Parts: sequence; structure tokens; C-alpha cells
Amino acid sequence: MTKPAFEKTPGWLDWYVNPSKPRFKLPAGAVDAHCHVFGPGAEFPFAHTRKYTPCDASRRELYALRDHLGFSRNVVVQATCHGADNRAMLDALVHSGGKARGVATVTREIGDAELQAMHEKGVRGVRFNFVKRLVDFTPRDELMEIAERIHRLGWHIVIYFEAPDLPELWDFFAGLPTIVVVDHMGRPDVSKPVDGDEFALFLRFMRDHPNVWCKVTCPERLSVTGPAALDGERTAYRDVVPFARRVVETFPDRVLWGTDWPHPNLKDHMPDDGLLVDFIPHIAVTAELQRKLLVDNPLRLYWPEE
Ligand code: 0GY
Repeated sequence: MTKPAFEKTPGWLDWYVNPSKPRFKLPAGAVDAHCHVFGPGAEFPFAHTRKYTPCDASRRELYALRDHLGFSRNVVVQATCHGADNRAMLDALVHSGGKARGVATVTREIGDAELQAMHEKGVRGVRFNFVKRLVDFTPRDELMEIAERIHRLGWHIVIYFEAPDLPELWDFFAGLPTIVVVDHMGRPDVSKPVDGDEFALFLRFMRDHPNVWCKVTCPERLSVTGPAALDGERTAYRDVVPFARRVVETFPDRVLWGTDWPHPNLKDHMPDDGLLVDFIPHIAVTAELQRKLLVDNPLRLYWPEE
């Protein structure tokens, strides 16, 4: 093993080696629609604006996981540790044999030719991040300017925020001109009731805005009860199930699913990705819902030409 080029943040948990084989058989053509690559740092250095320094997690390792779990394709989302330097993500797309699309982070300085070059490599969206522990503030007028420009390319916007911030961000989100995809269900507090005010607001946000989609991802990040699979049925992260299931059943044509590999910033445990896949049939309980979540919806958004 060569020594990584960057020293990890203390306490950083590396991704799970040798994940189990899921019991749930993914439908043919399933897409892992939220995952990242980290570096490797020696080849693609991490940004100085980063708020954490991860372990290396290369495209080779990502694509080996894809094959092991039974996915056909990936959507690689730019991670904040790379800032607006999209080279690692683009390198992953270029070496995917057409099996990966990407979501970039850009600033207003980016030129049209660079945006076009990204499109040709497979980028179909940009990510706007509002999680304060991950990024510095970007002015709203800059984000709106970027939104208008990428709209012209037919791209969409991925937004990452935490549930308490939704009221303040609502009007800005409502003004975005593209399809808007919310990461991790807007990070609800799953110790609150699924029928409570906080999650009701998120569901209303989706109901009021037909251009808003949702990733029903990251049970390992949202769960309070944790990964314990008590009954031998591999049903981990049970407290997240009612939230994700509600979104899938209410908006079946606007949901996506992804592993979130290599799982940045987890402090307590690192999920077995095979167990994460076995979470899917608990939130999408029919073959039709599973096909929409894993195949039809991501293809419509990322491979519309097929
Ligand atoms: C996620 C969640 C997180 C981190 C990032 O780009 C990132 O650094 O997205 C997080 O720490 O909640 O989607 O991977």
C-alpha cells in the first residue's frame, strides 16, 4: 500500500471493505444515483477550501462496488472536498464506458466552453450545497446566475440542505428554473413523527413544486436506531423506513436512490453497502415502485436519449 498524499481528518472512517452481497436482487439496469469519488489525492488533490480530508476512494473502487452490488450505472456527484475542481469526477465519467453521468460544482467564473466540455463528458447537473459544516456561503445571485446558464444546457440542480433551513430557503428554491433534486430527503430528524410538522413541510415543498425530485438516500446518515439488523432479515436503519417509504409512495415518479459511497463524514459506523441495498425493498415495496426508483426515473433524468 502506498501512503496517501493527504492526512485524513482525525476519526475519519474509511469505506467498508468486502461489503456483503445484497439479498435483494436489483432490477436490470439499476442506477446508483448518488455516489462520490475522493481523489486519489496524489492524482487529484483535495481543495484548500475543504472542510474535511477524506480517505482515497477511486473510480476503480467505485465501479468494482457497482458490479458487486448489481448496479448497471452510476451518477457521480461532486464531493465538497474537491470544491469546484471537478477533475476527479470527470475522470470517473470518462473512464466509465458511458455507464456514469455526473453532477458538478461550478462558480460563476466558469466559461461556456468548459460547461460544454463537461456536458460532453456526461455532466447533467450542478450541486448547490447549503450545509454550513461542508461549504462556505455562496451569494444567491451567483447561484441564480449559474442556474440560468445550466438551464440552457438542459441540466438540473441538486440541492443539499438540512430540514430546519427549509423555510428560509423555500423562496429561493421555488425560483430555480430547472428540475431540482433534493439530497437525502432534506435531512429530516427521524426521531420526530413522520406525520409531524417538519416532514409535512418537506412533503408540501414537493407537492407544491412539481419540478422537485428527491433522493431517498442515506438511511445510515439519518438513522438514530442505527444499523442493527435484529431479526436476521437484514432490515437495518428501521427508523428511516417510514420517511423514505412515504416519499416513494407519494411521488413515485420523482424519486432516486443511491449508495452515497464512500460515505463522507460518518462518525459512528460505516455501512455495509450490501445491507444498504437490502433497505430498498422496505421503502419501495412493489416491483413497479422499485423499477421507477432504480431504473425509469434515473434514466429519464440522466440518460433521456435512451
Ligand atoms: C453526502 C453527504 C455529505 C457530504 C457531502 O460532498 C460532500 O462532502 O455530500 C455529508 O457530510 O452529509 O451526500 O455525501
